[in-house]
Amino acid sequence: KTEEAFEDNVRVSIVEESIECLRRNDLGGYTIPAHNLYPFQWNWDSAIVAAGWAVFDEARAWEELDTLFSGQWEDGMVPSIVFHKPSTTYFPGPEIWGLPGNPSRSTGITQPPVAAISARFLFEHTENVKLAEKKMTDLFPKILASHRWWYKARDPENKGVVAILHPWESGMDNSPSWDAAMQFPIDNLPPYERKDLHHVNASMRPTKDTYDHYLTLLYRFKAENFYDSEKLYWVSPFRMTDLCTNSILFRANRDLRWLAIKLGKDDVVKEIDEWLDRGFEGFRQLWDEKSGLYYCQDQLTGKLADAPTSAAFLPLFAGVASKDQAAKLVENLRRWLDNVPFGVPSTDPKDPRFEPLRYWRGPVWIIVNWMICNGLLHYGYDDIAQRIYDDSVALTSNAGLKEYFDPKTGEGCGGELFSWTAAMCLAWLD
Ligand code: 2M8
Repeated sequence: KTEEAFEDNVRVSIVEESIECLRRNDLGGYTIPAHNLYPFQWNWDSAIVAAGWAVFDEARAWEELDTLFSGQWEDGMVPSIVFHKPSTTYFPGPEIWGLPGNPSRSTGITQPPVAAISARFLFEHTENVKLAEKKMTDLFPKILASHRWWYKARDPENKGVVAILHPWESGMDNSPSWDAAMQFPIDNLPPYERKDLHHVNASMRPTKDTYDHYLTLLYRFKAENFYDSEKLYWVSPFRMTDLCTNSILFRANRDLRWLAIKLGKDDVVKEIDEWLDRGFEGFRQLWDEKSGLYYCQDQLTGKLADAPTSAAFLPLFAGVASKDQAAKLVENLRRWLDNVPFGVPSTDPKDPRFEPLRYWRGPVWIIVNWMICNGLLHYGYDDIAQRIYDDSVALTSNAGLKEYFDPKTGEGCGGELFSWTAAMCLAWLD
């Protein structure tokens, strides 16, 4: 009994802290991921954070999505970052994406399309159906346009799966999945100063060489008529089929279909069904029967990236894996979890590329845990889903609302009072 009461208290305080965190990171209609480190509106962060707001302020949750889509490009792309207000604490900021003296309103690349998933979550959990219907009527065509953009700009060859052209687009910036593909020569770059290293220890962040490659891509894309979507696919020296983006897009298509039916927009269901059918075929290429895992694929060489990362489990979240594939994935996942006290590490802890503190190469990310858990429950693996849920509660209760966590010690790392971690505490872990 005492133990239960104690647990309840811990949860109450984390709920209060999470609400406080979102309020603190609210810059007026949008939520920044964390002060100083990430001072603008990030695409997939905001879509996830909207689910957190929904728990205590529904109108504010919808506003988060509205503000994100205020940055949508004419061609349908939702940029990875929208620069609503200036800030000098982040690099590369508006003047790098644009020009000195003529800053850009956003980046010229995108991020995983979580918006439809979030909109469905808001719609399903609404206590104000009128507001939800009104908001969705306005948002639906915008989200649809963004999915159409993905297929037009990032799958012009009809593979059924879309390409990312920059590691930043995957959200898993320095994942070992990109190591081989990031070997292209770097260009002569203007001198630059990394600001992330003022906020976070260098041992936890991508290396200088990785940043040189990130910036080479940025400047090359800018040189294509300021990020012309029709051109980038054909000229980028980095073009990958990313598991995270494609799993989220597949799931987002299913949720968009659900919303379309709810809103009586039957005319678009056929189009979404085609995306799902083609996506189902496209995913086949990413499966490796021998290891029982999915891998990202380099579209320029056709090779699968051999890195075993947590993104391998996201096809469960998409619902695109067969029962047999799910069983093999779960076998792998159990082994990973046997090797670390806190899951899910972003790389297989037995792989030589595993680095428990370095960003997307080892640490646990609560948003990824949520997606994996959601998928596991769908496939009926309740026990392992419970383990991941319990780990997520333990990590956030003990270490607080950090950006990510060390799977070996449970220590919180990266940014403090991090919005998507707070949102997950409200919308999932509570
Ligand atoms: C990280 O990415 C940004 C670039 O977009 C960075 O490191 O500068 C990633 O973890 C990404 O997934 C996340 O959306 C962003 C803000 O939290 O930070």
